Amino acid sequence: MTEGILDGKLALVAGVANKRSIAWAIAQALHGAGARLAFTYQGDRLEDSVRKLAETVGSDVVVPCDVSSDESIEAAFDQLGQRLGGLDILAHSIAFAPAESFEGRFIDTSRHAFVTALDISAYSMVAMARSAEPLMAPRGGGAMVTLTYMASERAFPKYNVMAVAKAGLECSVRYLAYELGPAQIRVNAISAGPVRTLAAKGIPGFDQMEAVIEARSPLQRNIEAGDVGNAALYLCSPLASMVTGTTLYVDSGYHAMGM
Ligand code: NAD
Ligand code: 0WE
Repeated sequence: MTEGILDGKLALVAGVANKRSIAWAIAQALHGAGARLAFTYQGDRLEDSVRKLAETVGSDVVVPCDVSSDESIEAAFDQLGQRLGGLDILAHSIAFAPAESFEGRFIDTSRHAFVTALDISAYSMVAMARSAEPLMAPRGGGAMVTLTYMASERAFPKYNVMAVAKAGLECSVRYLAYELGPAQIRVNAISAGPVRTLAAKGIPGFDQMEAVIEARSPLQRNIEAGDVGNAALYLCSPLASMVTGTTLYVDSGYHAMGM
């Protein structure tokens, strides 16, 4: 259906940790549509697994990028510029808050946890967009997509400071869309329902969240990473040519409910 829709396009996927990562589902969807892929990974610990996954989608452009460091981001995009010669698509699928953030009360959030969550989960999108812009603009535009969660809009138990980071990320998407629009670069977010990934595994009560989706969402089924990958493919393809600055829900319709 979407075969070849991204032929000749260059896509960077940031945030693959393992085969369950939402970033990996996005990579597979973009690859299936014909894009040439590049990857960034967080640290040495992840290099081997990301390289192996990248190989299966025909990519050997795999560069380190720890988004807590300006130098690391700049070095990564330098390398990507040299190896790819440009960029059409950026998929940002990165978040982090210190583990204790999800345990205690939100009111007890430390300055350190607050700064870290916003830095890694929201600022990193702004920094990567800034580095990607000069690679995209000369190609006549591009598309950027990031991942968010509806706890940014309403209070969800235990998501705590990550929710504040996601609110900042969603707002950043609107400002990036505004500023990059003249260069024909579109910027959007996907608000995904709970997906069983590494980042979700350690969360106590994840089973109950899945049960709530099954019981109360319009589609009465849980979300899989592949559903999010397909939505990212849409947003990064010409099918979404006039869509920018928005949040697309891939959540079984849960956001539409009041009770
Ligand atoms: P994941 O653990 O597979 O991916 C998170 C990624 O963030 C990892 O690859 C990790 O290496 C990367 N990362 C963390 N700190 C980093 C740093 N300093 N530098 C570079 N990379 C760093 O989990 P996931 O569920 O695929 O998460 C991807 C995105 O999806 C996140 O933004 C998350 O908030 C969002 N999301 C997840 C769900 C869910 O239920 N799983 C729902 C909605 C949104
Ligand atoms: O965005 C997320 C989780 C992102 C995340 C996960 C971790 C676990 C390990 C960020 N930082 C960390 N830090 C760690 O040390 N999701 C949308 C998944 C998620 O997390 C929750 C959820 C859901 C859903 C936390 C509490 C309640 C619900």
